[in-house]
Amino acid sequence: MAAVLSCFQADNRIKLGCCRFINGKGEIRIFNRIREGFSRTRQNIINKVESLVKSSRSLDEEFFEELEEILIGSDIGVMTTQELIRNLRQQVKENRMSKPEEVREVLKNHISSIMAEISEPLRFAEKGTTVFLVVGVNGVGKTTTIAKLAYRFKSQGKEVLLAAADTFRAAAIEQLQVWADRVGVELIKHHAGADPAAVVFDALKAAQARRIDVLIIDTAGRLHTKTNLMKEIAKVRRVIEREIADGPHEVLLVLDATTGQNAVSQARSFQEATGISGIVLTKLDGTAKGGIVVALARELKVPVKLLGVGEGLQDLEDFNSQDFAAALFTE
Ligand SMILES: Nc1nc2c(ncn2[C@@H]2O[C@H](COP(=O)(O)OP(=O)(O)O)[C@@H](O)[C@H]2O)c(=O)[nH]1
Ligand SMILES: [Mg+2]
Repeated sequence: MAAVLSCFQADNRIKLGCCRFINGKGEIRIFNRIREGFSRTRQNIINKVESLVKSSRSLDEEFFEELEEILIGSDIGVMTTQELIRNLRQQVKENRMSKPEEVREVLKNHISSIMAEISEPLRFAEKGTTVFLVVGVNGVGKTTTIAKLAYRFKSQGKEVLLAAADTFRAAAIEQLQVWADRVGVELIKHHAGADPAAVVFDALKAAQARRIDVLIIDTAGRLHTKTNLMKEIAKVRRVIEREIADGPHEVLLVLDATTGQNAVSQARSFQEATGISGIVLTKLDGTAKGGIVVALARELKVPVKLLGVGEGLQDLEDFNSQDFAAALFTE
């Protein structure tokens, strides 16, 4: 117990006092951080489902209609909501369910299974430098996420290098420099307006020469046209592929959870134009629309890998689908 207490004292980012041990070595999993990140979404879904359950006496048409409204309101997506309701109706029939309370468990299990299909951890190089390319439209949290990742990897004792391939605005390069200084990692940068592919080429050479473990590349989110932006990212990707045999190890698309269904259409555009291997969903701390995680999983089949739950360096969580479903439906 003393060890648990001291770990809480040592790590002041843990705001809630619940943890569980996974293995005998005392590895602690902070389930509540995920619950906290999804707290608004949870309140939105769970409170509404609870009050629906309490006010309904049977699983009638009205019940299903109201449930459908709640799920759509949390941004789970129309397609996914319809699938959930269809499955629920079927289970109600097959298992002769009549109590609204039983519904919560069915929803939780179904959401878990949708998420489990596409849950994957970050991919690293087997040897040599791991390269992460970070893409997404302006303001979603790319630069902040890169700082958080750099902080995480540096804390794990890895050598980290950043590359400022968002050369569109001078302020973007400066912003990344501020984060690099704060975290204590090097940044490869050129002047504003330089060719992003040239910055990336230099960064790759530097990473190899300096035996860097993880190189993280920031990209622009806005150019004169969407076509230009996509072309630019595709070119950067080609440079990485040419220089690093199995790179990029991740193309992470950053999406702002507060934009709701808009996130799904952004993901589609990037997936078509540049290909993406994982999603980072940011600003979950500020939205009740976290159901978007389910919509992304179901409609795009691209795994959500990380969650942004605040503006600080430690506010980044690995996404775990089972924890997500549990966090959403556990009191
Ligand atoms: N609340 C909250 N704010 C975030 C999160 N991630 C980024 N931000 C904020 O979103 C704004 C835009 O972030 P930035 O990294 O510059 O976005 P970029 O244009 O995609 O590089 C900044 O004010 C960040 O502090 C998050 O997970 N939660
Ligand atoms: Mg940026």
